[in-house]
Amino acid sequence: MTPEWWRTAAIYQIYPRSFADASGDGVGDLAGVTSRMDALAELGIDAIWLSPFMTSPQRDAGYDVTDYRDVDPLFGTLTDFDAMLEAAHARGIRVIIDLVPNHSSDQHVWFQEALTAAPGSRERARYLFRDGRGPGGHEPPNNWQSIFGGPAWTRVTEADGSPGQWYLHLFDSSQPDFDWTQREVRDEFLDILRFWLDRGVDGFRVDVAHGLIKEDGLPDYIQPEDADSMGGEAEDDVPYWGRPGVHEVYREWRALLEEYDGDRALCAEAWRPTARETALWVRPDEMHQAFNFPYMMTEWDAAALRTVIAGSLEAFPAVGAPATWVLSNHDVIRHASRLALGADSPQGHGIGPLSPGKPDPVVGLRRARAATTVMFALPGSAYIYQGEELGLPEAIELPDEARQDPTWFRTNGERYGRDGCRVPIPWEAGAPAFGFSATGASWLPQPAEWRALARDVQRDDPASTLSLYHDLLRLRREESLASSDLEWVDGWPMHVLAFRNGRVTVIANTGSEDVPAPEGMRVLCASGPLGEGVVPVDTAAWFIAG
Ligand code: TEU
Repeated sequence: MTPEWWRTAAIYQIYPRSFADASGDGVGDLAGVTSRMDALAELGIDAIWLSPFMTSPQRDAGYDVTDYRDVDPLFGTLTDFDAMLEAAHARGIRVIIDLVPNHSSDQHVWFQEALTAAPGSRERARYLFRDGRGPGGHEPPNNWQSIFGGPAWTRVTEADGSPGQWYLHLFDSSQPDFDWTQREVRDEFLDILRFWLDRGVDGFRVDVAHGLIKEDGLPDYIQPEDADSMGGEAEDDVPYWGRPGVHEVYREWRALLEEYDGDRALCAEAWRPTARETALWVRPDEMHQAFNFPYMMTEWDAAALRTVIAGSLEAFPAVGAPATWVLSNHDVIRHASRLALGADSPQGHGIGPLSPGKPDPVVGLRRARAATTVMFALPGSAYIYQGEELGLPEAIELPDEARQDPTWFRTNGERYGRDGCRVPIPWEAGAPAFGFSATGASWLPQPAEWRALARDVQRDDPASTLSLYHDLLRLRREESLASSDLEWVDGWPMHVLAFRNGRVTVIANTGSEDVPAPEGMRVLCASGPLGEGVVPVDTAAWFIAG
């Protein structure tokens, strides 16, 4: 395998509960992942990243961990994990696992100990317990809000039955935040990293990497408008994101990784508004990569895409790392739906019943295929979310009683949350649960129309989205697109994105009129049928000379 594999890798995100279910209980598992490893090898990816499978009460689909050194029985055992890792490595596929360091589950033994311990104790110091404000401490210690909606503080009852301190949870109340200024917390995570590195994992996707350290004294968050009127701070000065101290933590992690052979990699999940701010997590002595969320959140518009691509190609290489690219994951509306939504629709954490308009599935899929055709031509590493290779749309019409995302509950149904991008994968059109599970069980119902999107149907169809992914990934490798330099091609109308990478010229039409194809070139690959000498609306194509 090539050194520094992560620089050019195509990395496929597996959401274990929805990928493949070997046990037949309707929830995907690690043995299911192993059983589908050949399909992953055939797709032509370099690595997989698995969303959490560690022991958890599953209040936030495993992003609430009770035991960081074991597999939740829902997903199997450590033996199943080892078998999965071996099956991946045997096919030359690297394995990255998800680590959730910002918070644990409230069922974690440390938090349970903290609940019964006294204020000021060592047990409480591992988390962020504070006295409330106002008479009797009835008000939360500050004004921070949970990302999932509602306040970020919950009050506990002390051992003597009296109303007690409050603890911080930036996410659900079942996800208490650790205090990362504590040496004990840091040592515990170094040990957890060692545990998985010794087992042979190739790296970690670090959840909420911009969190962990909070501003000293936990001050109120002053909204940007107020900050401005007070002549205050930079727009994005949030007291719980991106505090300088967090970089010390990752320097310790990187030093640990360097003790291991091979190149193990760290990828930051740090939601920042620009590539430049995202790249703050990437350093030769910190993380190797960070997800390019500014790219993911860019609408289907040539000028906007050019700006974000150019910004990314400047920001990441400046810190010695390749840019990364991503269009979907388990937290956002699938791009086959999202790209057909208006710019003012909510993008992250799911649209809601009150959202303006429904995405047009035909437009959405055309744009998704075109956007992917652009993405795989970009230098750097690309992330793929399971099911996008089948062109799966967001499942918006789920029955309310099936929904499980905490966002749905915490916003009282104002936002659907993220279940719509987490529906189990259709593998075989004719099988129960479309082959997701032998028993036909599925923790979220699969839309009936997904029969036509099943992998076996698409595999035999050269015009399918799956075949497009196969072609793009193969040509990306053959043309070394991930490791060469991009050059903009000028002279095209505003609504056309045009660039050259090596021998390949990419033309993407985001406008409302067809554009002529470049002269004297032949088509290598296209996201959809091209007209006679034209690149139609919502289509992208790769051309080479001759
Ligand atoms: O998501 C992190 C997340 O939701 C935030 O980064 C947020 O979107 C952003 O800060 C808004 O500004 C991760 C996981 O991917 C997600 O599934 C979990 O629910 C969450 O962490 C909690 O662990």
